[in-house]
Order: sequence, then C-alpha cells, then structure tokens
Amino acid sequence: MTSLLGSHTYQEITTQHHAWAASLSAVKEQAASWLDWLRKPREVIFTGCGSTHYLSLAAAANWQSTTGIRARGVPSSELWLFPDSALPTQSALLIAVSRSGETTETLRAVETYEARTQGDWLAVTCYADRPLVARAPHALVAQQAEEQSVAQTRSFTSMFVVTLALAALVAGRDEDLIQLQTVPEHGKRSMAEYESLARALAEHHRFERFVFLGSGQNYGLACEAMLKMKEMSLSPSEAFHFMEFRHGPKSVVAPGTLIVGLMSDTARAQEAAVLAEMRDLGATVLALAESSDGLTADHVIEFKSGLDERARSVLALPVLQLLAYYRAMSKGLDPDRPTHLDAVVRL
Ligand code: F1P
Repeated sequence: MTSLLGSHTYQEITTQHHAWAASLSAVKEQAASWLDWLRKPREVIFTGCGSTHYLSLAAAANWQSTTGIRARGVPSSELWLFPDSALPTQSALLIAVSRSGETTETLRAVETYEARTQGDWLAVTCYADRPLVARAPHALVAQQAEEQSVAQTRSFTSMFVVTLALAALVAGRDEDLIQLQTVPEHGKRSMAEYESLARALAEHHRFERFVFLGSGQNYGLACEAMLKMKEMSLSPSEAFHFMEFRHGPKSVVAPGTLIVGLMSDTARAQEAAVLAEMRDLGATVLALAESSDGLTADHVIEFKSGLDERARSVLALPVLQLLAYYRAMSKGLDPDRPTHLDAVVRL
C-alpha cells in the first residue's frame, strides 16, 4: 500500500521530541564508560555531509562556547580530499556525524583521519549496524531517531541534541544538562503552538524565495532550514550569517521574499536591526526568538522557554521543518521522496 504523500516526514517531524528525550537518555547510558577519554583536552573537528555538515557547524560553535575548547565543523569531503588544509595539525578529536553511518565521503574522511593522525574519534549516528560504528573507537547511537524519509528531520535534531549534551558533560555544566532535559517538552509545545502559522506561511504562494539568517551556532541551523526548504519543496532558498546578509545578498530582497531570522540572545539587537531593514525593503519577516519584545517582524515564533540560547537553539527546527513540509505539500510534491535524492550518497 503506497503511503500517503509525506506521511513519513510528517510523522517523523511531529514526534521528534520523543526522539530527543530518548537520545538524551542514550547519551547518559552510552557515554558513561568513555567520558574521561572524551574530556582529554584537544581540538575537536566535527564532520558530516549535507544536513550532517550543517549539524557539524552548529555543534562546533556550541562545543567551543560550552567547553572553551577550540572546535570547528568541516564537510567530510574536505577532510577526505584536502587533508593538508582541513585536518588539524596537532592531536585532535574527530566527531563524525552521519545519520546512515554509511555515506562514502564520511567513511573516507575517517579513513584519511586515521591514516594521517592516528587521532581519536567518535561516531554520532542513528544506526548501530553500519560501517561507521563498526570502525569507530566509540559511538553514540540515537536509535530512536531512525527515519523512513530521505530528508533528515528528527535524526538531525536528535543527533544535534546529543552533541549539546556531550559538550555539557565534557564541560561539567550540570545546569546545561538540566536545561536540556526540558527541551523535548518545549519542542512539543512550540510545534503545537506554531504549526498553523508554518502551514499558513507555506501555503502563501506569494513567496518565491526563502532566506534563513542565523549567527553563532544558529548559522548551521539556518543552513539546515534552508536545505529542508530546498530538498522538500524545490523552492529557491538561501542561508547567511545575519550580518553578512547586508554585504550584497540583500540585493535580492523583494515583496516575494520571506526572511526567516533565527535570533540569538547574544546579538539580538543587531539581528533585530537586520530584520527591520529587510522589512523596509519589502520582505515579509518571520522571527524565531525567545520573546517578541522590541522586534519588527510580520510574524514571531516566541519560545518563552527560559532556556540559555545554546539549549534553546534546536527549538527553531521543528517549525521550520513543518514550513518546508507544508510548502512541498502545497506544491503537490512528496516530502518523503525529494527529487533526485537518496537517503545515502554512495560513491
Ligand atoms: C548525509 C546526506 C543527507 C542528505 C541526504 C543524503 O547523510 O547528505 O544530509 O539530506 O539524505 O545524505 P548521512 O551521512 O548523515 O547519513
């Protein structure tokens, strides 16, 4: 029996808070025996492809903010093909992120890393019985985040939450861990509260272009929201650091542009000024923020979570996944099977 258009994607998006809770428990269980190994002070390199490359960008920004240890995110293909410029020059910890655990570039990146540095590495994935885990010294498996759909939704957010928890454990920041325990409930609440807004904006066919803005650890998340919109709905979709948008890309802003701002606390005033300026240029503006105070926007998704911006960042994704899902459905596309895409890129 063929599934209804997008049924897997919708189910995976709307249940992801359960996968977050299960993933947080998995971190406690699985990491307990190798936490001292993880805490050895060394630079951390996150790597992945597509969605998991963008996850690596966000996770690296959070890791450095949370632990004070230098961290960066690099596409797997860069580590594999350009190790001289992409690999660290001294001993490091590689964290290879892959939903499937069998993407060729990520497996090649790990092989290159092992051959060149003999460094330590950790796999973060959703499937235990795949090549990545088979060769990993240590692995964190978010089994409950497995997906039928090609486009990553709950797998992405669950693996991202895993990296937030690992960073908090390495830093010994118990308050962060306490906050993360409440994130599934906040995710469920905000998705229920704003699903109708996401659907209304998605079905508004005046929008011809989507721009996602984020800074700090929100930049990687803005890139992921951009990719969801592109993969699921085939809509023109771009992502930028907030302040970068003025330096040229804003030339595309027009009445058919929806600007989506993933707001931080750290740079809120500067970010709010960018949104107000783009609204004056004719864009429609959607802000995702802890509160709407002082924001000039057409629509605001307020989290009112009381959480630190690092823990709160993941809450932006479910509603932006729904924006992409409903946009695809409104165009008669099947979000479960994005055009030209497979769940795993094997070379
Ligand atoms: C990486 C990836 C996905 C993309 C598509 C193809 O997969 O590029 O990010 O959305 O599904 O594969 P993985 O290494 O995280 O399994």
